[in-house]
Amino acid sequence: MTEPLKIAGFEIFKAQLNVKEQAAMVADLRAVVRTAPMRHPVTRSGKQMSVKMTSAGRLGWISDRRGYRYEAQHPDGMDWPAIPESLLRLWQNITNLERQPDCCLINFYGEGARMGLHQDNDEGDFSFPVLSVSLGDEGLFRMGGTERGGKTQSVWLSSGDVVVMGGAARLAYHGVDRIRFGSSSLLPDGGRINITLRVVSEAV
Ligand SMILES: O=C(O)CCC(=O)C(=O)O
Ligand SMILES: [Mn+2]
Repeated sequence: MTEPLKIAGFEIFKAQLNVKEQAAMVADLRAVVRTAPMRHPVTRSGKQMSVKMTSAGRLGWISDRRGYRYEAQHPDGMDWPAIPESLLRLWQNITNLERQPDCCLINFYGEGARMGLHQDNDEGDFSFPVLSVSLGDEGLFRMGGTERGGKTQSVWLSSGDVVVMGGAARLAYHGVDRIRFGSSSLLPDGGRINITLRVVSEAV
């Protein structure tokens, strides 16, 4: 179950952030959440997602009865806060891209939360990678190919791990089957944070 994944364009940087960097990032995220509170989104069918979410950046990803999309405002009406510098630095260091991400989606997995297999395909430009950071409890990340129902492989992601999905993996199906609640002491009340940095539109 934990053999290394061999999917072109999919890269895992284990322990990319040390504990101090992880704690500083959590503090940055807490500031984002104070301005743009986390919500449990519902899907088009009205089902509540188990993950709580908010965003930073020019655009935020939302889901409601009208479907999935990026929006320039939080559902409560305010602009999304700026993407924290710590995340922009990480994006720069790992991707080496001049283009900055438009969206920093922040997911919180409490006990029992998961995320079904999906593609990140609401963006207008798939030529840029999605960069994903894991903080807090371990999560079992499942990765497949670009066809629904194909073969998948799973890997446990730990606090401080960074994943890049680019190239052939940019539109690969992926999800989180479960977390090991309480496996990390980074968050005093437990849980897992996942942050994804995304370029959403072709035009800057
Ligand atoms: O939590 C994760 O590791 C993945 C999150 C994800 O796939 C997403 O937010 O689209
Ligand atoms: Mn995703």
